[in-house]
Amino acid sequence: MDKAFTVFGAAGSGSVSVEAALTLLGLPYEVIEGASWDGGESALKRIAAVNPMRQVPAVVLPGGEVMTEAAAILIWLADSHPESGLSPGLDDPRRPAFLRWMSFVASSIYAFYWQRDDPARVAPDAASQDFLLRRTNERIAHNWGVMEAQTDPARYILGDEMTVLDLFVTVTSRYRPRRERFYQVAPRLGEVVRRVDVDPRLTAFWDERYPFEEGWDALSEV
Ligand SMILES: N[C@@H](CCC(=O)N[C@@H](CS)C(=O)NCC(=O)O)C(=O)O
Repeated sequence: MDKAFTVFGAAGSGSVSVEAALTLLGLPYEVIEGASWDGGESALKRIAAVNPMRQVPAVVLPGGEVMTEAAAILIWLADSHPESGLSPGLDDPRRPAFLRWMSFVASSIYAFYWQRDDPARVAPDAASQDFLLRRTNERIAHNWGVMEAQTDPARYILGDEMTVLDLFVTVTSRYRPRRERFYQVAPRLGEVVRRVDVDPRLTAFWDERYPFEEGWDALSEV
């Protein structure tokens, strides 16, 4: 059996897209569960030992190298298994769009959650924290709308084959302002993520790592 990947992750977090990719690829992995916000000091110490940013996902590759940054991990995993079709190859005409939108989701959407998860990091009082949450919510919705307008999804974002971009967008679009808003600003991308939500290869996985609990998709103003 191949040597396993070790994923420092947390249910409902950005590690879930990486875990979903490992699941689709059928690669062996173990999850060290716990993030800074819910695992207490011990989780924080464990993560800090592999990722000085103290964030998940952090992945220890079978060879011992550490990778952080969800988009980079997803691209590397998919590129390492070209037979999976989970990323367009270097010569594939979809490659530029693939890299463009992987970077866009990381930098123009996912990056907001460092401030949003603890607004006191950047805003000193309740009023400015509330402003920050509302403003970044709007910016995230706006940016999803930009992606919607600049892509031409078929069954999946780049065509009829699923790539890790679909996994990344499916997970990230579950964060606030949550899916109801996402469907409003990005209806065609909305159809794609609904398709990934019900992909039978991932049913048990979603149940375990990011269950569709009551109200999971309800719009949030902040
Ligand atoms: N730049 C990182 C961001 C990762 C990230 O924001 N992780 C969140 C969980 S979804 C986290 O660990 N937050 C805890 C913190 O920042 O203290 C990436 O793209 O993977």
